[in-house]
Amino acid sequence: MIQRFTHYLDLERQRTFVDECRALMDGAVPAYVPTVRGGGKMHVRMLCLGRHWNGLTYRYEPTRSDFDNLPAPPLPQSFRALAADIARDAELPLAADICILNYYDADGRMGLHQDKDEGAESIAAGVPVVSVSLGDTARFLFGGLKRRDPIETMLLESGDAFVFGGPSRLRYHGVSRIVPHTAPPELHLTGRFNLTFRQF
Ligand SMILES: O=C(O)CCC(=O)C(=O)O
Repeated sequence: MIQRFTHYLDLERQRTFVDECRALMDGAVPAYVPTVRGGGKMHVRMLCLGRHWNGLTYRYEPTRSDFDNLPAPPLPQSFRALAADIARDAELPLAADICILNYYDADGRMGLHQDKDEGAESIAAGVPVVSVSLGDTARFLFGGLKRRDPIETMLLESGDAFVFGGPSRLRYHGVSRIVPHTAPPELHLTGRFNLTFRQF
């Protein structure tokens, strides 16, 4: 079950969410560049809301024990509501309690991976991941359930939503590159925010 909604958010709503993302990224619990298990650094700035995803253990936790021990900020009501609206439009159940907010600059990218660190029940039930893109266009890779499966490439533009759940919940995905200077000028944003909503 995959659903893509192009331009799900109009420009005014994109602006509102971009402002919220900016405030959160530079807020009391700021975004950071995670170091992952092998010791490498990710190519995004990340802020986890609701629960913190620890890049060293690949587990969720209440505080950022891999970085500064600060508590994960709560998931704002407006974010929760956006995720619920998109999931409902995709006719999939989701009561999001986590959002991973990533910022990609012109060199930002994310390797192919599965989102499989949420609770076993949520994964087994195929509760979807809902993704929302804001700002510069991303070249998004969407593969299969095995790393070597064929990969489809799509361009996710500002305001687009993408949902994968049910049997597609564990499909590999990633971002190979950002297309600079493609954000709507009204957003005054260089780079890209991506929000992925999940239910633990
Ligand atoms: O930025 C994106 O579109 C994908 C983000 C992602 O794969 C993730 O947060 O797990």
